[in-house]
Amino acid sequence: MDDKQPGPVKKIVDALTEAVRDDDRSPARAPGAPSSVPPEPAEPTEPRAPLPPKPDQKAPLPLSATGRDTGVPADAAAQNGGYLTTAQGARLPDSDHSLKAGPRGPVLLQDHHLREKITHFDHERIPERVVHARGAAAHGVFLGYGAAGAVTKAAFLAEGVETPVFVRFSTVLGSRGSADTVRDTRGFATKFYTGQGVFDLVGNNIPVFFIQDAIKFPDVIHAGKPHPDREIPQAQSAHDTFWDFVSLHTEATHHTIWNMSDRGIPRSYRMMEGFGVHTFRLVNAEGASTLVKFHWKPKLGVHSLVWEEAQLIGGMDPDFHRRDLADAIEAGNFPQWELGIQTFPDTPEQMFEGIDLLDPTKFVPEELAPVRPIGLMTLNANPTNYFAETEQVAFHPGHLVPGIDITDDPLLSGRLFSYLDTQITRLGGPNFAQIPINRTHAPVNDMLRDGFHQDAVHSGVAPYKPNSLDGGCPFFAGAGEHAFVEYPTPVAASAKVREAPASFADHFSQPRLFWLSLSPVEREHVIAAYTFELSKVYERAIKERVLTVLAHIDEALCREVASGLGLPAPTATAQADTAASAALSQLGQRWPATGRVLGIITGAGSDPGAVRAMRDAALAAGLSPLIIGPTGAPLADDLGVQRTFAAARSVEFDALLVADAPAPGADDRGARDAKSGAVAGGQPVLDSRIALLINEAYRHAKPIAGLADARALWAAAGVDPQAPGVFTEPEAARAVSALAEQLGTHRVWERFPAGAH
Ligand code: HDE
Repeated sequence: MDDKQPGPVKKIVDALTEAVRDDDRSPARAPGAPSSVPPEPAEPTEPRAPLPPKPDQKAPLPLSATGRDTGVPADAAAQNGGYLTTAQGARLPDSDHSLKAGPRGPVLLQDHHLREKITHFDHERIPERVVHARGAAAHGVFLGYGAAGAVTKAAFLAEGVETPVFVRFSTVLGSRGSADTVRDTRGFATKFYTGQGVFDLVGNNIPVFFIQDAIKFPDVIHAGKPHPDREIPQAQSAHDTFWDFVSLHTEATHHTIWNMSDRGIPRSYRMMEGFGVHTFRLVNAEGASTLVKFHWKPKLGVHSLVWEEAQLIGGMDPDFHRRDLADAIEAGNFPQWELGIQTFPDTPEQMFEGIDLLDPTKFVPEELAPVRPIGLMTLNANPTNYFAETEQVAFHPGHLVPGIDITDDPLLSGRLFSYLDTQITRLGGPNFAQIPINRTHAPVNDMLRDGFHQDAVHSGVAPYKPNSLDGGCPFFAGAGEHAFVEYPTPVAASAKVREAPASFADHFSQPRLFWLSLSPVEREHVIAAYTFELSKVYERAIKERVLTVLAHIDEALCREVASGLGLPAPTATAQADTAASAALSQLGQRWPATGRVLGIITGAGSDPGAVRAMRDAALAAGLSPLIIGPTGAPLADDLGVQRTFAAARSVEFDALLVADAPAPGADDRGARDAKSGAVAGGQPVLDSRIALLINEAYRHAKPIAGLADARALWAAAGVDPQAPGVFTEPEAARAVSALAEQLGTHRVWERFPAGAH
């Protein structure tokens, strides 16, 4: 039978061309279209080849299980042919009815299609990651600057070398279906497909960790996960077991205060730093070793939600962060990070300025060791299939390349075991490196054989060494042939002990350094976060114990949290003078506003020309405009509405631009839309949902602009027109540039009343 189907294929190409011509599919169109070709109202019935992926999507390279270039098209693993088939390729006439003895049954056991379909379905889910279960990922490219040549021979870091990457961001505690905006640490794991093998940098958005030794990992995770009896709460640390553990195990104090800061609720994956956490080791061409800490620095700066936003988004859009990442990439706003290194001499004691480099609860302030940029990462494509790529990707800190090696950090040592072990259950056996997203781009000639889901078809008879039957293959490489040769780290003569070095005993000086480095408003957020979390703790003894820990960090922090809890504050025990690190505050600089979401408020009578001008000005400024309208009815053929009054909430937007002060819509009734504050009998000038939208954005210190004199509108929404970041401008371009300018500082920080600390 002919599978080429020229007719239908031409139809698809025509449809795509049509789609691109259609203004609704132009770059001005908001990202998020579910498929590459807009659907017809009626169900298509003429057989045709599968639709192509969307232009923003990419699949893993079609390499063989042994890293060989197969030369097959990039979509080689996508479904194929125009007809529905069984897994064996037999075409099917029907998939809606089981095979029955007559229309009223019974169903026959011989229905092989029914059994195949149900059996496969029964096994669709695989175990989720024990931690970092919820994540989102993207493809990209890493460009080496060549700036690390003196300290490492890693080939992918050389100047101008481009290496494909796949990055997965995640939360730690929640299950796969939990919300994105919970207070938690975020994972930031990068797979570099280098020519010398895969290098994984499996980091977090926080530079320190809860524990100093991997043997404590099950303890901290058991404490942070939901209570085992009722399995609540989901995806958060605001419960007794977490605070019970971290108050007794005070080496967790430092990571905990980072989690309680704004770092625990990022605005976007695009706006997070990444850290390798451990000290690693770089080795240069001469074999010399340098200790190193890895940093990812986002071009967009480090920005966060406010806690109320995070909570509202948890209900409004639990997929907020994964949507933000995918939409930004689809819109062409590719997020970028510079990879940077802090380097330290590899001295026998492995200390730097009094900081033990093997202690993962400590970081080295940038003021003491500047972060030197060594490359640029750009995420430029969305995965084509979540399961195949984002779910099945398997990272491992032991995936190293020549020039990058490990240290004896006891937390890292345990990880080197864990990441391989966990995949065996999660990905169903030892051959997970052969799953397309995990395939190396370097040639593979291992002697690992068989096992579940073996995808390589090995030739020869001698998967052992030494052999003569396979011609002695494969052969050992020396350092000259780019072998990974472990750095000969000296091992101190010592006794076997279960102990930490004495230098690991300081648990409070760096939490205090962090606290002192924050701006007043950031400190207010930390106080609020501890107070919120501990208010959710049932046991008074645990709250009191946490307060004694806070007393070691700072007297004011402890006092304010105690006052919020209604408990006496213990006597302060914090050290008096600790240095601060300005680099830790998220405030005080300007960043590009690229990809920031602008809500444009329109009404039933809005002038399409004016709204179009606003949208175009926003696009020209690199913003992502979303038009908010009373209903889903487009303002014009080329001017769709992306959010209705019923569906919009301020938390989705970084800034608002008011094109119109819409009168109450037909559905502005509490009984229809519970967030409507409309009251019967009054004559409100403004739709109550829009009043709430503007008021909330105002309270969350977001910039707001209106055209003409919007005084009546501001009053109805409870906005002070004189307040900083509230703009009344004569025309669209000026309003948009005022907003974009203000977004350079993320929020209108002056609008938050000055903090007391
Ligand atoms: Fe992980 N961690 N971890 N972790 N981790 C996992 O590996 C583990 C630690 C991190 O997007 C697991 O494949 C131990 C530090 C990220 O797929 C598991 C210890 C840091 C991800 C595991 C740590 C991380 C993981 C679960 C203590 C920051 C998600 C599934 C020694 C530097 C990667 C999996 C992805 C995932 C073990 C501590 C980051 C069980 C034993 C420190 C970003 O292997």
